[in-house]
Amino acid sequence: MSNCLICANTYEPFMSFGQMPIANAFLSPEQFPSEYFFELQVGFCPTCAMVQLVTQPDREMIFHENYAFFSSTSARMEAHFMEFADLVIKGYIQSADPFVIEIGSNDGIMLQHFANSGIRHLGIEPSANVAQVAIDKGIQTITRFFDEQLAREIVEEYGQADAFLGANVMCHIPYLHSVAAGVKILLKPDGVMIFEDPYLGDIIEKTSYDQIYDEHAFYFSVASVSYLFEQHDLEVVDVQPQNVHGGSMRYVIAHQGAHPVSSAMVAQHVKEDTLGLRSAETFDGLRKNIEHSRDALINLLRNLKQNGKRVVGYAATSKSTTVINYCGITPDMVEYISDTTPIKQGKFSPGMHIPVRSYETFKANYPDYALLFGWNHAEEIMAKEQPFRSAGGKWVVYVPKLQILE
Ligand code: DWN
Ligand code: SAH
Repeated sequence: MSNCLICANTYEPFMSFGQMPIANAFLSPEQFPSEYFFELQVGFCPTCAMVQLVTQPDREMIFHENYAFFSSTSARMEAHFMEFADLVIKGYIQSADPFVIEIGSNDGIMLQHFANSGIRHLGIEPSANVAQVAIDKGIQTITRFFDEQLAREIVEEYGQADAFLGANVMCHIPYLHSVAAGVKILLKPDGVMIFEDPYLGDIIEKTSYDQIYDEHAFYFSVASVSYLFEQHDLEVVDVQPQNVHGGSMRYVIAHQGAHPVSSAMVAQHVKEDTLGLRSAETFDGLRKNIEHSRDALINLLRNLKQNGKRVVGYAATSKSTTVINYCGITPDMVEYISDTTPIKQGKFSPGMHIPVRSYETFKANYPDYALLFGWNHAEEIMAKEQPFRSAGGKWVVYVPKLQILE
């Protein structure tokens, strides 16, 4: 039994992935002996519907000055965040001198559009190396973790915000009550918080279990997010599904009663009941689908190895750490992982220690198969890797189900 981080009631974990390393802790051989592992377990709270990790390593072990994920590594995501910023500028900030805050602003992929438009802005990004990239672009950034205390300091120094934004960050924060309390203090009376995260409905539908790793403390639904904010006299007034990161949901939050609630919001609540996002059987089903997905992938990789095929991983994503360690994918099955991020290259993947090499290595000598760890960017990647396919290369994709694309 564990206690829910949102409603404090007890719940039973529905799945353990076993011992896992930190997803983004790419390492060098001298660090192998001291590598950190924890049990990756996930549970569903029947009271408030929140899906969550049973334990999460300390935040300082995950987000620090050597954080390995830089947001601007996908052209599709750059376009997505330009559209997100545009929507906020045109639709949500009408005051004379608006003030916009973003948490988890990373390398400034979204905030740069506010900075370039001369809009008062503030990024809050605890990982110093990625924050520095944003600062170098002229984006005002504080290298701190956001919480209620920081919210008070910001109000004192800068005043309240018209918009408080976050993408793929809220689900990373276990102390969400402190965040929501901070939002309550920070938002102007008619201000909005707009954030997006991978959507639980998509994770279940696609068996995209690799979204489950140390950084993701929560797997949100409209039901669980609504429950959280109601405790702070805030409400979800709109939801907008997003076709990024395998299926995300954008939530618009406002002070209770300040904005009308959209029909999309009401409809999504009904849809979630139909999808069974509040029912324990759904999570039993998810666990079985995850086990099936693991067996299918590892059998295929063993088979390819027996047949002497060269298999290379494509994109050393955070998600790949769960897949590699849970399925037991070893360096004799996957020769190396190709990745465009300099800080990952020359290092080894967490846990199984598969080498990470540059993208140039991949292009210089195509393997027989590329295992698509960045399946969420399939459209972008497949488009640019047409020459790999023309040369006879095949893709192995495991979400939503195992497929070989010739
Ligand atoms: O929630 C999170 C999301 C937003 O980003 C974070 N917790 C961490 C991170 O997750 P991820 O690592 O699974 O993100 P991506 O965007 O699926 O993968 C990024 C990695 O893929 C980078 O290392 C770059 C690499 N990549 C590549 O090598 N070639 C990406 C693309 C598009 C490519 O063409
Ligand atoms: N928004 C970006 C980055 C997502 S990765 C994108 O969508 O691509 C998650 C980011 O949240 C990391 O850069 C991490 O350092 C940051 N983060 C983690 N906890 C945080 C907190 N409490 N407050 C603000 N940022 C946080």
